[in-house]
Amino acid sequence: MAERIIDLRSDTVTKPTPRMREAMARAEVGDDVYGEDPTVNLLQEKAAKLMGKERAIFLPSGTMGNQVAIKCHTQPGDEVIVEASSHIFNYELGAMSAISGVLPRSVPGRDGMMEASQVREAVRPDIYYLSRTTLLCLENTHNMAGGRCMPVGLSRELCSAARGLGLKCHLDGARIFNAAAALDVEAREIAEPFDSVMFCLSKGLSAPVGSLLAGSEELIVLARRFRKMLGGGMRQAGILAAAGLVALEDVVPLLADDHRRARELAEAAAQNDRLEADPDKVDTNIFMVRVNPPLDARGFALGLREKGVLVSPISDSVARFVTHREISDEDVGRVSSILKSYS
Ligand code: TLP
Repeated sequence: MAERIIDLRSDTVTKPTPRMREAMARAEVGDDVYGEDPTVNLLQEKAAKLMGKERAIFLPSGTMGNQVAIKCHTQPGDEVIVEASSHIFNYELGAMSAISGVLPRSVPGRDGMMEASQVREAVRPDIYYLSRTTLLCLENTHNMAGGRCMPVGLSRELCSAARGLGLKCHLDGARIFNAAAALDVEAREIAEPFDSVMFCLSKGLSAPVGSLLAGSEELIVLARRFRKMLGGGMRQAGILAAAGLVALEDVVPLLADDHRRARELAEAAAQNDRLEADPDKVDTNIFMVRVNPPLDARGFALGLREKGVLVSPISDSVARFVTHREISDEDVGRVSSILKSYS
């Protein structure tokens, strides 16, 4: 029998668990545009509690969650501070400009993390012919920085620098539960300094669809309007929310295993002279492998594909590896021996 494909391209490839499928089949539903879907309401209440915020709203995707938050916090012509390699800036099709009419002001971080002085410098002074800087967006864990997680102390410092200059703060916490597991804190501690936080159910948590945006009552009332404006008002969405509730219960406790497996894979890659990986920088379930010439990342990904392993080349010389619930210790063993001898 052919060996199974080991898919390390993303944690978004995870499929719903049997318990999710059962919960979806049994879910009590109603019309969520009327606010009448009991399962969506339950998920939203649970999400608000987990994030330590007044209220939360269920949306179809992380991108919509981030963009609805930006629309809530800004006015056209405003500037938004983003980290240079962040998802909001690079992988959301310029949506903040297209939808909210705002300008991103990108600040390069180290391992995806800015310093408070960089935030202060990026805020425009209050002069009538300058655009107003009104929002700071951070990302935790940071995807393109290789799943690094920002310590709670640093996000507090960055948010307090921003708030001191009148900005609001939004967290792209697509993988906030990975950050919480790695930092050994509750997700609400990570969310605490932010006015809004978005997290995803359909990445490492394995639910099929959905993200939540949490914040104040006032913010979520507004977010509900913008979600509808963007076509994200869903009807019997309890079928999806039911899987999300199971994800929070069953899959969050497994994330630390994904992190250990990612580290083991990075250790294997580090043993090959043609590859560079730093296991000490593997905080969570994502890591990058730098490919030394004459190899290049695309060729490396194709070579791995021939051996039944999928990864994502993200530049000429770097490939991204992501572990998740469907990657076992046995898979890690198989990929590790491939990485050690790859030439
Ligand atoms: N990330 C996906 C791709 O879009 C790159 C992935 O495979 O990692 N914030 C962060 C930090 C993300 O990593 C992602 C998706 C999103 C937002 C957007 O979420 P969706 O795909 O639900 O719109």
